Amino acid sequence: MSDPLRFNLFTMNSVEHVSPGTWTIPGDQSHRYTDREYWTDVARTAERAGFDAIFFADVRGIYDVYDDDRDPAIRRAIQTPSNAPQALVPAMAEVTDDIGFAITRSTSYVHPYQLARELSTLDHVTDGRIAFNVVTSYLESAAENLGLGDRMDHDERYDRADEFMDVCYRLWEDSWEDDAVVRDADSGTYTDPEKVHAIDYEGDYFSIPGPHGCEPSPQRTPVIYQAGSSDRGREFAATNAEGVFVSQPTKAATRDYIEDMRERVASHGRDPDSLKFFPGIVVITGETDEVAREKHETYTEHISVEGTLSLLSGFIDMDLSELEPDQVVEHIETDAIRGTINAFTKNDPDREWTVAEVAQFAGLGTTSPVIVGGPETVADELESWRDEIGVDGFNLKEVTRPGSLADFVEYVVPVLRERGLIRESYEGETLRENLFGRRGLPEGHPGGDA
Ligand SMILES: Cc1cc2nc3c(=O)[nH]c(=O)nc-3n(C[C@@H](O)[C@H](O)[C@H](O)COP(=O)(O)O)c2cc1C
Repeated sequence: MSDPLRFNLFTMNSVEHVSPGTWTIPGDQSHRYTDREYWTDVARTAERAGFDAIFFADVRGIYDVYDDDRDPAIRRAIQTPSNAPQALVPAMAEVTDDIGFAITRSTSYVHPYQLARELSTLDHVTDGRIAFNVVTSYLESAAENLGLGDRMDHDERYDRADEFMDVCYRLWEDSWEDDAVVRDADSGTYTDPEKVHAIDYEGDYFSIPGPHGCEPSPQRTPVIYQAGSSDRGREFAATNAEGVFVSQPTKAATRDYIEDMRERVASHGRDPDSLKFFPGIVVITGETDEVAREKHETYTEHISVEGTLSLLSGFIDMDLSELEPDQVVEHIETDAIRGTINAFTKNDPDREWTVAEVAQFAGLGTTSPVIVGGPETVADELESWRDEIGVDGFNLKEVTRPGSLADFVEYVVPVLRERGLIRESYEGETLRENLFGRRGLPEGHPGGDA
């Protein structure tokens, strides 16, 4: 039997994440994002189902591109208000044993010495269950709020990210030897200073002598995820990522992306199979196909067009309020998320998208496909993604909270389990062991060679 599929719950410590307006669906509990018990229940449910991780998105800044105004995003709770995801991790780790926590952090707006410490600490307190989703950010308002003036150019953000990761790898992998901590009470030596090394990093963006302030955590380097899909973003992922969060609207586009990425990974001297692919996907399910279709209809009625356009305008840094609903969205070389604009303008040459169509499609999960159906229908479709295009698993995007997760676990997971498509138990101790069956970074990875 081949490997089971991997599942992450893709969520955000906020009201609305990627399905604007759905907090208004009766019974939805998105407003409970400030409630610790909401999150501990989510972690328990996802672990019972055998998920690999709770995957937290995170942004800095406010969505103020649409209509040149932040009010629509504030009114519709578009990723604001939101709290910091990393603060939830200890509470969720306390009530679970195996599930991982993928934390999005931006290399543009934090310092690597600080971030390396934060993630080492989380990896310690979770016994090695942390992943770092590396993003470079896209909202101009974030740069302004952090006192940086203008947002850095798209490709330069990735240049800084390359250096940022080099620094982190050196701190995590090279600075402390495995046996540096001796805890010898007789001599009063806690740590052997001979085994703790400076990194003496001098780059264009960072000058950091080191050493790392933390002793090695179970994974040393957390599992590295990445989601950028521009040309430059793909190069960055091919170098650094162990898992990529694919955001393409169709199977065909996902297949092209996977083929391209495997070639890039190989060209960086890595085994193409060492990178795992997780498309974002929305699943709307229930007891039967009919029930699922009815749910889809209800959810669709709750989509906020203003909220969706406000979110997308921020993603692509283009004010979609300036276009009429039936106008086609034309390609621009955006300095924000190129992957998002490409999804609607480039990935399928035979398809044009009007503003109204984009708003309708993106209202449930932005650029990801939506699967609607009863348990067997959904399981068939998920299996076909693996068999036809070789995905390793999925980042499950939410429409209702916690309903999307609860429905998936109640209806789809039992069928996946019958088919051997989802794990029965966690085999390893750390997130990396559970995902990849190995303790350390893959061969050819720059962290391993640091
Ligand atoms: C599926 C997906 C999820 C993303 N999640 C986040 C996020 O949570 N926070 C963030 O700042 N950027 C996020 N990004 C943006 C970036 O990962 C990326 O660093 C950047 O904006 C440039 O993307 P590009 O390479 O596609 O142009 C996401 C992008 C995609 C495609």
